[in-house]
Amino acid sequence: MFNLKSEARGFIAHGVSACAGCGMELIIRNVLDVLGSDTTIVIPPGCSALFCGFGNETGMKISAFQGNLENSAAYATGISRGYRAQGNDHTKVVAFAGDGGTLDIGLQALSGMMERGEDVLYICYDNEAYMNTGIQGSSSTPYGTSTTTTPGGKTVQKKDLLGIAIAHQIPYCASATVSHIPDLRKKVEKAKHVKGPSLLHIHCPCPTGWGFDTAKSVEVCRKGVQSGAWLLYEYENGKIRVNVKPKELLPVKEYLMLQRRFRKMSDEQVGALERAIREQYEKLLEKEE
Ligand SMILES: Cc1ncc(C[n+]2csc(CCOP(=O)(O)OP(=O)(O)O)c2C)c(N)n1
Ligand code: SF4
Ligand SMILES: [Mg+2]
Repeated sequence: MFNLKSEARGFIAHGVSACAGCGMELIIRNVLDVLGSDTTIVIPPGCSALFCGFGNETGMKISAFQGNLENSAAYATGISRGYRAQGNDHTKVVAFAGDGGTLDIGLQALSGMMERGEDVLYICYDNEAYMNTGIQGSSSTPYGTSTTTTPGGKTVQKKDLLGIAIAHQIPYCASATVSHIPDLRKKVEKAKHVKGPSLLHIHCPCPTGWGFDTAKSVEVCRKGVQSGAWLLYEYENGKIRVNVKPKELLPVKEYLMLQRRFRKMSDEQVGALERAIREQYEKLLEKEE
């Protein structure tokens, strides 16, 4: 097992104001622990902005910059190009944005960044709604989820971020989750050494918005992987590799029943979600061959 370095050597101070059990803190601490101090990070508004701090205060011990919700990829591009123009070809430039800031309002900037081949690692921590402003639905909110803007349950499926990244044929992209931290760290390490664009899509459990006990973040995400609701795979040099392949997917109900956000789903809706998940998993396995 790995050891997360001590707080004294870590890159985020103690005392951040994330909710108890928030997966985002686990993600960013591990990401920065792997990337190291030669990293500059761009964070847009959203729950993760709390790491950049308020006013003159910050929890970050590396250079960090808070941009706008829509343009993290563009800010990161500018910083990366600035470094390279100064002859600095070593500092890793990272954008760390939520699903709303990535898949909705930030998608155009991200697409441009990937198309132009910018030297940026883009990380989307996906808590599957606009959590910081009161749990509004995003295009990454799963089918059937109750949010404050989809009170009866979302009627369409989640947008496929990795599918979009793969369509841009970038050198490396992968999904990850907090129940599989060694896998997550391996993927950050790979992305660290990519010259050009890379993208990590990380499932981020949110006890406040998903409605589960704060002690269960890792368990919820593990059930997500076992049921296929969150598939772990990577795309590297044009090839897909599925990292975790359950022989039998768990019934998705076992993942859904742990969370209040799915409580209004009918049996028909659960069945429709189950079919969509199984189809996506089979397609992925076919693509791997
Ligand atoms: C252009 C613009 N519109 C709206 C907002 C208000 N706003 C701040 S954070 C946020 C939620 C972002 O959601 P997401 O990116 O998923 O991050 P999360 O809060 O879930 O961590 C919104 C809508 C903003 N800052 N800028
Ligand atoms: S609302 Fe969710 S994502 Fe935001 S800090 Fe709380 S647990 Fe974390
Ligand atoms: Mg979000």
